[in-house]
Amino acid sequence: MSQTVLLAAFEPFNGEALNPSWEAIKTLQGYTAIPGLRIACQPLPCVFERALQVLEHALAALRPSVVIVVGQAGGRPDITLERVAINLDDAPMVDNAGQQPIDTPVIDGAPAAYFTTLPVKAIAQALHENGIPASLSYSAGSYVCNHVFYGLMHVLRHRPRVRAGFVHVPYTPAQAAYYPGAPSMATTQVADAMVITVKAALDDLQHLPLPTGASH
Ligand code: PCA
Repeated sequence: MSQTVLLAAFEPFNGEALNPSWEAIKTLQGYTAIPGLRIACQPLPCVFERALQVLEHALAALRPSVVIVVGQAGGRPDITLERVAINLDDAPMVDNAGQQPIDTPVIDGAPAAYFTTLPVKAIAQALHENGIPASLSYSAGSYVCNHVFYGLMHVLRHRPRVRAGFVHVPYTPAQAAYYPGAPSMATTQVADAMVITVKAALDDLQHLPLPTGASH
């Protein structure tokens, strides 16, 4: 039986010409190299409520068994697999609709946080085995990415068999050229990383008990 993986990624924001997440994900549209698997790619606006609405619409239309949202984390040197989504919007800058929520919940009355349901340790291990730098992250921030990550995990809270989570990716080399010393990753490598992430998510449904947590 064929299954669907939904990969969603963001449009540019904060004056950037591109977003490395969508640059990589759009290359995977129509990817057929994994038998029995359809990859659907969805662009998301960098707008608080609207991004979540677009994602929820795609979830209802596609009924995916795995959902991975991808966003830019400029300044991070590697692929970061987000572990925790928090119920907080605290925007350091306006979104693409000019909104800047400060200290408000993503969803009123909902839990403080949700954990990813992706096997992030197995994914990090698979990325390392393929020579791609990756690590776990314990904060997706408090801007649009965390908002969408939290909203996704809230929508799926009663559907534990749908595995879902969030991956942040570094600047492209072209973006990093504007920020002396900033780390970057080529779009082809980010796309490879996402294919490996999808395969690992499908292969290994358990969180491996690897001692790769953080002390600070
Ligand atoms: N990164 C931002 C929002 C969109 C994106 O790609 C973030 O980390 O919140």
